[in-house]
Amino acid sequence: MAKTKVPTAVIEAVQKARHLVVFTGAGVSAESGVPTFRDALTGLWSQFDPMQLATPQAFLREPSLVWGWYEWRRQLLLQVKPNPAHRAIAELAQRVPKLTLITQNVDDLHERSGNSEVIHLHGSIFAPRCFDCTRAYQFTDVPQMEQEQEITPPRCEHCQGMIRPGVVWFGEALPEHAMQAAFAAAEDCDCLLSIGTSGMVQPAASIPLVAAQQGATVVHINPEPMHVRGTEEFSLVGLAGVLLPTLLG
Ligand code: BJW
Ligand code: ZN
Repeated sequence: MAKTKVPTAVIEAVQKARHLVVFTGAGVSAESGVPTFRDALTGLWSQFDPMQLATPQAFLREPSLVWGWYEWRRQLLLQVKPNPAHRAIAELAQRVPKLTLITQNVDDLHERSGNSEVIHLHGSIFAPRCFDCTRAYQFTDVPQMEQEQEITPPRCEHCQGMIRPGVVWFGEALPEHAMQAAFAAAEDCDCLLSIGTSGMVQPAASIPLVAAQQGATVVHINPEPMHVRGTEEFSLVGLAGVLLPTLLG
């Protein structure tokens, strides 16, 4: 891949930002070895479209198939580490007066690289709860899956309901507090970095638009060129783990 020259205007907008918003998607964790959402699924789940597994209807219809998929992903996340992109974001938080980190990811790689306050728009794979009474469930084990397999979800000790992953599925509302904080930050920021997201899933995909509309500089970082409007929006084409460290100067 050709080396991207980062425009001076982008470096200045980031380094002089009063309030920088960093908005991340699956691509920020790709270099840690976490498959992106729209990458083809492997093994047992390869015949499915992730859009069809990530719904409450799929869970109710085939709970063991869906729970097994999430347990497989939890096992993988317990094995991987933050990459240079996560570390550059943690470093940026030390350098600008104010940084709001908004992620669509259900992993904890931002926290593990030192960002303590992370807005998780789509929940967390590590915070399962009861499908029926919503009480939190504590994992008691680390999944030890030799191979991709279906796993029966545990039951709630209070109401015997099925335990479900603590993520936001299609058709479900995003956590109210996270939504409000994310959109308030987009309204207030003077620069927003949109990193490793296809921008296909609403309402999260509107966050960079809100920032752009109120006059912030918006910078997309993605190996795929992203559509930009106006002179204050930029598409940096490349890997997050390569491009982000160059913004630190
Ligand atoms: C790299 C890289 C590297 C690779 N460096 N980059 C308006 C219009 C149309 C539809 C809707 C609408 N509003 C709502 C909808 C419906 C729906 C929706 O958006 N559908 C669209 C698909 C059309 N939205 C919803 O249902 C949402 N809920 C909702 O709106 O509720 C309303 C409501 C209100 C009140 C009551 C009830 C309901 C919920 C959306 C939840 C999304 N959940 C998921 C699953 C989470 C759990 C899990 O992980 O399994 O979230 S879907 C999935 O997509 C996941 C992700 O967070 C999300 C975004 O994906 P992301 O991060 O962009 O990943 P990818 O894979 O798409 O892209 C990766 C990118 O990285 C690519 O661009 C690569 O090029 C790049 N990349 N390597 C940098 N090294
Ligand atoms: Zn319950």
